[in-house]
Amino acid sequence: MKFYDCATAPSPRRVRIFIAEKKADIPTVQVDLRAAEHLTEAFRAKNPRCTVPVLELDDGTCLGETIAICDYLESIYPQAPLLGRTPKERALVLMWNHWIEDLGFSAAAEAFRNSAPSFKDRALAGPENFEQIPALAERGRKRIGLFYRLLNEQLARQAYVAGEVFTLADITALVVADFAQRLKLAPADSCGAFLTWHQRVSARSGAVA
Ligand SMILES: N[C@@H](CCC(=O)N[C@@H](CS)C(=O)NCC(=O)O)C(=O)O
Repeated sequence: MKFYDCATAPSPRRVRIFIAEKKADIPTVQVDLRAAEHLTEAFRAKNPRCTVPVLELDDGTCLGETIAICDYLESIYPQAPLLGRTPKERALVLMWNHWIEDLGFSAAAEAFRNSAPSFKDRALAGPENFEQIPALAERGRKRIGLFYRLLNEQLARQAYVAGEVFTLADITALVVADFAQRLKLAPADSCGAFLTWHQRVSARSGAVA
């Protein structure tokens, strides 16, 4: 197996944390997005969407989507389950993970990619160029508040996003929160439950991945 990563990008960080939580040792290749290595023919052959993370299996099959990679890794490293231990838990982890991607990740990405000068004409990840739309950056900055509020309400009721144990939903929320804070989109002080959870999950050894 080979993991195609980019140390500065949020999506592959989700897989890095997942691997660290599993205590798995997977050879890793850094893909330099700034040097457009993901747009080369060689990388496109692995993932036609030209994004990281990618997990290349020993038979050459390439998985080019975080949830697919995590699902595969969960099957081969079942210890320390991160996708739930029962059908109900699994469904809740997947639901929260999707909500966090939808509300949080896409809002932060929208805010960042539609405003950062270095992403001029690269407003969407992938092989095609798209121009920045400043109004989308503004909308993303507003939308991130919905993510913080939803998570704060949930974390006021329970220790982790999808229940009483740490899961992929926490990994995705942690990565979104750290990405948003890099963009100066921190949660309001009123999001106390979220801030307490953030401190707790940031202290896990895998969080530094
Ligand atoms: N839904 C995809 C998103 C992957 C994604 O957007 N990755 C970004 C890095 S965070 C990327 O590869 N960007 C390449 C680009 O900017 O063209 C996943 O989670 O695998």
